[in-house]
Amino acid sequence: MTDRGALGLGYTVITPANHYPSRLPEFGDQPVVKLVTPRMAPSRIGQYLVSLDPGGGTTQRIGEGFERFFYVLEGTVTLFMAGSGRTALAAGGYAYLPSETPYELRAEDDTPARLLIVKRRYEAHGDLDAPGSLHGHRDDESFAETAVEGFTRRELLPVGDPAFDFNMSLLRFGPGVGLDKIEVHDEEHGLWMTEGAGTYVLGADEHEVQAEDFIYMAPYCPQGFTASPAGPAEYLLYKDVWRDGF
Ligand code: UGY
Ligand code: MN
Repeated sequence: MTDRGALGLGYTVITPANHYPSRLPEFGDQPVVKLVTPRMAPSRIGQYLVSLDPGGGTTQRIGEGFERFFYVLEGTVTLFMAGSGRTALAAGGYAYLPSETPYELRAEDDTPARLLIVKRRYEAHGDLDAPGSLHGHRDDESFAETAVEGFTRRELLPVGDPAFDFNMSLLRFGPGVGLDKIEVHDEEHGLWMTEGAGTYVLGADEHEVQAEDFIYMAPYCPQGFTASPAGPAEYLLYKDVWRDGF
């Protein structure tokens, strides 16, 4: 299936068959798929799929005024963060790093790793202190029920804290279950299908999506999802929150 990739009004769909790896200086020759960057206006995020060779990685410092979120898809990545030491992040592990944090990311010596990275400028608000670093694993807490039976969510960042300017959430749907409305909202999304398949309504269009697909949704892009009847579906969703874009 090489024909599912799409650029529509207010959205993109990128499937594995569409990947065309790039490089970024911080990762040397290790391939980086730029799923979205601010070149894809009006995106305010960079979201990248990074493949690390065994023992590969990078030693960096988060740029001044930027923040990053890491989510490990495959393999195990060791993350050294100034102030919090060394953490092994297996698949499903994640970390949030604020501005100017020195860090090192490294795949295990004998196994490659893949991770998703979200990069954006931190948007301070009033006298709220910027958040500190944090890390965890998707299995640290169970998924919470929602008003829709068969639809559960797991929040990876503290959704009630307005110091954070984005959320990362895992949304999980039983077979045939979906969102209960077509949403149209001010926030943008970067979406990675972690499991299963389903139908995504994007603007006036419908797209069949499956694990490993990526969707960018611009602000106000009408959106709706229904999981395939064949099995559960899940996605990892970036959403900017607590700000209004001025
Ligand atoms: O929270 C959300 O905006 C979410 N329900 N959107 C989505 O899944 N496309
Ligand atoms: Mn939404």
